[in-house]
Amino acid sequence: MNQAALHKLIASQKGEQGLEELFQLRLATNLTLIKDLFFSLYPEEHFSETFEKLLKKLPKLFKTRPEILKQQDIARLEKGNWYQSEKLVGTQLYVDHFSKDLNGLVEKLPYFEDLGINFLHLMPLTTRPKGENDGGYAVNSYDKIDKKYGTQKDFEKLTKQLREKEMYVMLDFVVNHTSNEYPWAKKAMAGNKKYQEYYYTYTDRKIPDEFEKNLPEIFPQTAPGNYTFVPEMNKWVMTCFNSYQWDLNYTNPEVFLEMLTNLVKLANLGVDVVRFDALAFLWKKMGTISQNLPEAHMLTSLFRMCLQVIAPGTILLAEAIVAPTNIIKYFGENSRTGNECELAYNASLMALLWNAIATKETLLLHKSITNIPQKPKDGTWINYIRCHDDIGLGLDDRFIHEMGWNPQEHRKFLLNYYCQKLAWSPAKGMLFMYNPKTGDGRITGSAASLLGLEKALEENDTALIDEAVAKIIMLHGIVLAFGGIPLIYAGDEIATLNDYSFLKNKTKKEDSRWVNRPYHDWGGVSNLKSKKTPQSKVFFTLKKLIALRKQLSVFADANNLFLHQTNNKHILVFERKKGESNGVLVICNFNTTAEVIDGSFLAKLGYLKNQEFKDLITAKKTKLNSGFLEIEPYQLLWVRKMS
Ligand code: OTU
Repeated sequence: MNQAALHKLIASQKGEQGLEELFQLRLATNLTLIKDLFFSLYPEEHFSETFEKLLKKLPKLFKTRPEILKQQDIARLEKGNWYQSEKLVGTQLYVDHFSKDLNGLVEKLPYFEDLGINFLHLMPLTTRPKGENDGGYAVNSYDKIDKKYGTQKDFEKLTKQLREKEMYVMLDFVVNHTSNEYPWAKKAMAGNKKYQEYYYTYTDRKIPDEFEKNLPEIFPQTAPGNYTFVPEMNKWVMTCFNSYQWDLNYTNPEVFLEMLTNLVKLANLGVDVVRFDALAFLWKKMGTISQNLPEAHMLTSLFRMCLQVIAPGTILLAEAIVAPTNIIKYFGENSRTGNECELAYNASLMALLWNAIATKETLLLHKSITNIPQKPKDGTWINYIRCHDDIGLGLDDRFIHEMGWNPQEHRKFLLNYYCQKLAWSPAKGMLFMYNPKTGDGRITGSAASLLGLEKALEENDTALIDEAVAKIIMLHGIVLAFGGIPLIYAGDEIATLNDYSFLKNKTKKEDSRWVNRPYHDWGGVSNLKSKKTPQSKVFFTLKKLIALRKQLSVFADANNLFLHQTNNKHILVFERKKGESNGVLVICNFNTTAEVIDGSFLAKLGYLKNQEFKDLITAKKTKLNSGFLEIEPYQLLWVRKMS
């Protein structure tokens, strides 16, 4: 967008007409790119009519956007990259597990205001099949709120409240698949050819078998293979995830057009960030693993370029839990293919932190993060340690090799460490989707249980309890400072342990991700102030860290993260810096024993004055000890530059 023209227009903007003019300006700006992308995906000789249809659709969709959101769009364009602010701190929750329903959530907003959280990722809320539905990731609709959460009106009430409180909301757009009960799937099952072509359907196994030669399995234990036979239509359908999640066929441009409408409907509900679920899978090509294909990127960009014209205040989050070098590409690689997502999950940092905890060493983290190319300046990360999913070991084999470890053996060690195969390990996690064919597996469990709190409490071991609490705080202290939006998974702020109740539920027991999807412990919350417990220690420390983060403008993401290497392999040091005098040094110890680093290291970076440094968390100045800085096991320091 041409900034000068934009500001002129905004200045002269008079109600409807000004908004319309701005829409036209955005369309003119993005049109060439939209056209290029469209015809790269769908050859012009066959699809020029469909493109005309898209062009007619854009203004129609713009008309459906509520006035108040149109105004908000303009305000955001003026403001710049609001999502890079140090003032944002997020959480993620299942509404039913957290507050029963949407009205309950409205009542709980003060809990978040107190803690300092102002960005909510709500797990899927729209209608879904009654039995298994992958936690709502099998959608029967993209915009109809499931009645177990409340009504459309309730959701509007919530978003209105959030806007008034300057809080943000993120919802999922399950862009890769629908449920087998989605209207298109039902029509396909009834024999409707048009809708059979909305999915990848086949009369025999010829093409599926060819594809299967290269396709990995996402849920090998519960949903082996990538195709499901559907007797109703006597055909096979592609189902990369569960058998009831049908992959959408984006080689058919009609699917793109309809999904664009669905995306805009979601944005028009007042959603600030749209989480593009499983977007790495959007395009399939025989002979490949059908993830991260160039077409998946073009498609993402095409969605984004259209959304930017219609609803420029709504931004996208890439949920690409893939190799580190592949994740970064979802920000968009160059101006020819356009931008893709403003946000991406920092799954690499997440996996590397879990690796550092298990190995007690930070070298792999350092090596990997410093080798990932710089993200574009307009993009930012969602930094997190836990979410509703499993922990995938998305580590780069090259660097594991360089550490002198065997990648396969190392992954096995991590699974053993976290999944209760090593008696000495404090972690209590569960193995998820172990595939004996490949030896691959993933890890489930809550942060607190994976970090040793559950076991320590069982053994009633005070030292181990303290250690677990320190680990929980340290990891959160890292993601709060790393650059991007920190996301604290609901429950982790009160050190919630594993929830084993899913084992008694028929539709959940095969999927151990439910062990880390707890019901919120409101009883525990009501005791936070009166009792000294691991819960209260974690809660009040995180609250303090959140408040500190918001006061420090160096924590806004301006690609101002610098990792430093010390001569101690257990220590992680990174710096957030703005100019010469404004900086914070984050220092952590991943070892079970105290560690030291040379004071000259702090001096060189400008964090020492008269042999003293200042930690923001304790608000204390500390003297070096015979020229050394000593860091307790799992201690977290936020050291402030002293001028
Ligand atoms: C996403 O997950 C969601 O986060 C999961 O909850 C859903 O089950 C899945 O999509 C299907 O909608 O696609 O790019 O354990 O990490 O499935 C990664 C595997 C995904 C998840 C993976 C992930």
